[in-house]
Amino acid sequence: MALRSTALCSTTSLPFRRSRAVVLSVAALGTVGLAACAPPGQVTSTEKGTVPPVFTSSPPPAGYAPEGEHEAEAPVQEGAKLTADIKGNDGKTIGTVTFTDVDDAIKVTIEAKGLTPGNHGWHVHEKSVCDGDFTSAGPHLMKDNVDVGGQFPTLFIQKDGSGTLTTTTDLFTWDDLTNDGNGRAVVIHDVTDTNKRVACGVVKE
Ligand SMILES: [Cu+2]
Repeated sequence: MALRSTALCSTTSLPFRRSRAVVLSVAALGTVGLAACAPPGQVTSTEKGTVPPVFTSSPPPAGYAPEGEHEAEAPVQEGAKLTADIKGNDGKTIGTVTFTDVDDAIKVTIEAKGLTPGNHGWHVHEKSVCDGDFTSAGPHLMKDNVDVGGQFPTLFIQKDGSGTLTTTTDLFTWDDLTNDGNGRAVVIHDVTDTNKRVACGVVKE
């Protein structure tokens, strides 16, 4: 970690941080104004990640949007998404579960209605099969002998039988979830009898 005279350098490079085009022109000027701070063609900064990337290929890689050229604050690349119906013991849909692949984690959103009020445990179970009493979904998703599918906050169902929850986990990966196309299941358990499985949804592409 080199901490060489960066304070001086940042003053010099500050006005040039915003635009890729300007940075390129600074690089073309070579050592002018930057000789004391960096080798020719390089721009230093005291702040991590503030130097715009300079691409040698043309056009820039897909997904790259220079500052000022995109309108919204939305992420440049949207993650993959999986949505599944959650069905009750009678086979009727009572909600949906959505998994989104975000940076180094998986965002999970559950929306449900028609469930018993209270706190329901819910988990990602191993098999993408929701038959009968839903024991078909098998045990929790395990990874290296760790119960990674069972570690979520409970789904609170209000008096009207509805509830929503959004949470994020990095205990398992997107590949663990898609399971080579075989998928997994989300199982919601009963409020009082936690062994009882009251709803199940197949998570599959
Ligand atoms: Cu479970």
